Amino acid sequence: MRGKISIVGAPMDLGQLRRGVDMGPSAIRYAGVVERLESLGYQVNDLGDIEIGRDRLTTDPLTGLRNLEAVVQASTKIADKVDKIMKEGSFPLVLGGDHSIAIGTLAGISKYFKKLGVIWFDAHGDLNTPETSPSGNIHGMPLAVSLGLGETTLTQICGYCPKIQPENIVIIGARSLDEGEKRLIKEKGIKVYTMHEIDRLGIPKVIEGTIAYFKDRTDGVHLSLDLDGLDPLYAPGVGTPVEGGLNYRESHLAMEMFFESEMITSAEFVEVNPILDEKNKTGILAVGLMASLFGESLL
Ligand code: 4U7
Ligand code: MN
Ligand code: MN
Ligand code: MN
Repeated sequence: MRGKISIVGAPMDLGQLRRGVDMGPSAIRYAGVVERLESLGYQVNDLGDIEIGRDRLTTDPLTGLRNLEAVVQASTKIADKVDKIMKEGSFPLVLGGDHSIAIGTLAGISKYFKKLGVIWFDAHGDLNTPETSPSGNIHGMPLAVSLGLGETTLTQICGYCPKIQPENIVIIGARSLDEGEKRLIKEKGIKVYTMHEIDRLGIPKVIEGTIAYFKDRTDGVHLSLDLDGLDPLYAPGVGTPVEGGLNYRESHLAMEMFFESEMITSAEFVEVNPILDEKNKTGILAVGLMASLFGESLL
């Protein structure tokens, strides 16, 4: 027996405008996540879905944020659930839902670590604040919120702030950063492997670099994997696809190397939208990546 994994679904779609991403957890379960991880020798406990409020299409008059109140409530529920999983000594595996769920995941997890590292695998930086956001969509803000930047009701979830430090973040796969995000990355010195660096160095060097970077500075690492980090060729079922992403094997190799590092202490897989998908290709891909992250080997 290899240890305990607790799966929790966060069928969240309030952080952006496209419908269907709330069905992400179902698509991932349908693709066989529980059986796949059990077959690797884990004790897998599927805790079901967190209840997400349904009152959409409110825009906060002060900040311009969409569905703010409902996102705050859902984030608090996600944080409480993840906190319980950590307390039990199980590995939290959260299934999204749009990327705003990371606000709750990190709020629930980071108090268990002195220096939590975060791998942000994504085409985007998700570092917008209400001032810099071109869209008002909260799924473009969770990394900023976790740094303590932006709307207070979001940064104060679980009553402490910030959740993470800028020097403990590595962004991998970035290729669509807004101007405000670029400014913030430079100002805070956040480590980013854009697609440019990935093309030049190759994924093995990038992941080795990430692992070496975290080794002495963190006591746990959360993997926040947005499926749009991959090229839309492999992950068509996402709300904000961007050309020029990681390919199938590069992404799997990254997961395999993270497994070998024994560094990852929690994970979430987000932005799977079955309505935009092709025969659950993206849900199936997500489950394959999870299997690699948890030690499925090719031989
Ligand atoms: B995702 C965007 F403007 N940056 O803030 C924004 F380009 O979780 C996109 O990474 C955010 O998918 C994408 O709305 C959020 C936009
Ligand atoms: Mn993204
Ligand atoms: Mn994202
Ligand atoms: Mn997206």
